[in-house]
Amino acid sequence: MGKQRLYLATQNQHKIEEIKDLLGDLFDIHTVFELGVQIELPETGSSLQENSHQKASYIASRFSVTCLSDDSGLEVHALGGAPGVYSARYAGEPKDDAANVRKLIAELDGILDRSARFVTVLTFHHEGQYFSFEGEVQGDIVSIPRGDHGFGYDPVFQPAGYDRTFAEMTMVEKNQLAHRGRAMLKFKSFIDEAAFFSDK
Ligand code: ITT
Repeated sequence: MGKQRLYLATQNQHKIEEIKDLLGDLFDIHTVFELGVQIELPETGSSLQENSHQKASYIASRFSVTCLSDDSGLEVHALGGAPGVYSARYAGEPKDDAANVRKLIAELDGILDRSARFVTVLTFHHEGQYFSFEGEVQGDIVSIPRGDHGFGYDPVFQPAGYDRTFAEMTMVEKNQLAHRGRAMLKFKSFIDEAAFFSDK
């Protein structure tokens, strides 16, 4: 039996690369660009869960494909959980990673509590059924960005127990301990334990 085809309901190239590294052995991975989706996937909900579901159901309802979405956010304790669900547009429109990082550093200027967590909510759709999986990693926001790998807030996020930011790690290293990788472990156990595709 060949690998199950899986469409990634994300338009973020960096996520696509990470997810291919995490799931490429198990699935035949495709992107929504191949389905001709050109407009931005909707994410108008008030939680990561809602947005994640919205992106998966947008693709599922139009194309009836097996798909997986990813909605992620950075929650900073001293900022009451911000930017959270607004992580992508923290510094306004259009989405701009560098501007978001600058705003975050400015907001935390002089604040001693630098603790934060990254969260990913995955939504998997297959034949009308939806399942969600969450992963998180705790860490601190550093005051000067470091490293050239990764994307988004990676240059300022240092996972607990490490002295390097995610942007100073290789993608494989980041995937082993980060929010997305942890959510993927849950997703993979679900697929294995439920023997999800074995009767297909
Ligand atoms: P899609 O909706 O197409 O998946 P997006 O980039 O809009 O792409 P999100 O809404 O999940 O995805 O993004 C939330 C923000 O958090 C965005 O600014 C990302 O750059 C950032 N982000 C998400 N995952 C990240 C990670 O692993 N490391 C650093 N920043 C991340």
